[in-house]
Amino acid sequence: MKTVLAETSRVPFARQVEQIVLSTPIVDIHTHLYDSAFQQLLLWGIDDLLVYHYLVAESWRFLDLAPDKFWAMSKTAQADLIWETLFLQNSPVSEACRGVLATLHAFGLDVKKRDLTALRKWFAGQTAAQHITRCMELAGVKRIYMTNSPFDDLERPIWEKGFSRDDRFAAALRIDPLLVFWPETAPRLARWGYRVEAEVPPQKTFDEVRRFLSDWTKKIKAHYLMVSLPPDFEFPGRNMTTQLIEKAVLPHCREHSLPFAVMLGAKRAVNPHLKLAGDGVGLSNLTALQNLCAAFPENKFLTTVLARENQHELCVLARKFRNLHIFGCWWFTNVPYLIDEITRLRIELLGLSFTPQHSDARVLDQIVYKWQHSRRIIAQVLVDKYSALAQTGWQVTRDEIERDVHALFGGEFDRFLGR
Ligand code: FIX
Ligand code: ZN
Repeated sequence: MKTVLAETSRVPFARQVEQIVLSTPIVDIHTHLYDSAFQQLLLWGIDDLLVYHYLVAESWRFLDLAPDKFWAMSKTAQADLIWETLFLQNSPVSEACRGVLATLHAFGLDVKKRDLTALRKWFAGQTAAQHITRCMELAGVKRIYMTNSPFDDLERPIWEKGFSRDDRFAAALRIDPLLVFWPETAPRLARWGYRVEAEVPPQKTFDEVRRFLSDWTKKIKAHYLMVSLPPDFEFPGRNMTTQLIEKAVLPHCREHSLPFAVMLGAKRAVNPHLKLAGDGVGLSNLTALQNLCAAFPENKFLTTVLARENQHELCVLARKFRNLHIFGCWWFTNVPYLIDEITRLRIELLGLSFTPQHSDARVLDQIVYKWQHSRRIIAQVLVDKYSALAQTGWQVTRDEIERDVHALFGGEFDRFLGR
């Protein structure tokens, strides 16, 4: 595995910790990447890197262009415009811009030439299969969790037809439409043969939703179920979201021994003109999560929260409930400044019983920079923590450091899943 060593190495001990952190294989527990069998659903290459919604949002601030005009442009033209705006007319100092350059640099490409045509030419010479292996090697990622939605009209037929699985890609069953848009989703379930029509008694509806979840869990071999919920999510409650969670999702997860991943705090479509780039963040009421963990001790919850202001309370909750595993610095918190803060907070409150990061990559190449950047920060945090221990006379051995880093990079997650 090729990884780039941090320049910050000060003493041999720090170098040893860095070397272990930079070379330990990672389980990337939440991405939007796909097994290559999904063909065009797996995004990769320079144009997809440039039209990533993080960069769309940033370029939008400089552009003087009607949203419809931008969305009507081809992907290449959008990428050209973003390159011109964020990389040429301004210095690309934001985390998402730096990430594009860090990734290209890791591929051995010369970014200082600022030659988009040459970059496109290089990518045109790669195949998806080669590129998956290259990116996973450079990132040091051994397993990638996909986000798999039966409600996606492009994805569903591929599962239904069947394909031979690449065992580097594991499945997670994403169910936002079921929980958040029940009125639109119920007729689709009914069309697929599940008896959830209005005239069906409520308990039968929940049973039918469980049958649906069970069919898809088996079909995709899901390792966990997953939803993202808005900041105003409450539990318990009488609305369909809470009822479906209580009467269908949680019993299903218990029956199949699967965790339910709850991502809290995304305010969808704050600016709908921006499409995927238009979502925002809000403070969540974590009492809802507390109530879930307390009321359903037989269920396991995987949680990440989007608001910086929710991070401390989430750590404290995880100290109370061992059926709660916290993970990742999600989306707007996936910037070095906050990764450093959140990782220190978690280690200081939880020790090593959490998963510090997931990539959330939407474009394959992004795993390279997202993991390179996070590994460097995690290494620095561990150097500081082990150094603080050394001041007490406690010295960690190489084996112990390897054990700890393995725990953070997938070991604890696998233990929580019971895998
Ligand atoms: O809900 C999610 O899984 C989010 O990660 C995405 O919806 C979001 O658009 C994203 O890509 C964040 O990194
Ligand atoms: Zn995501």
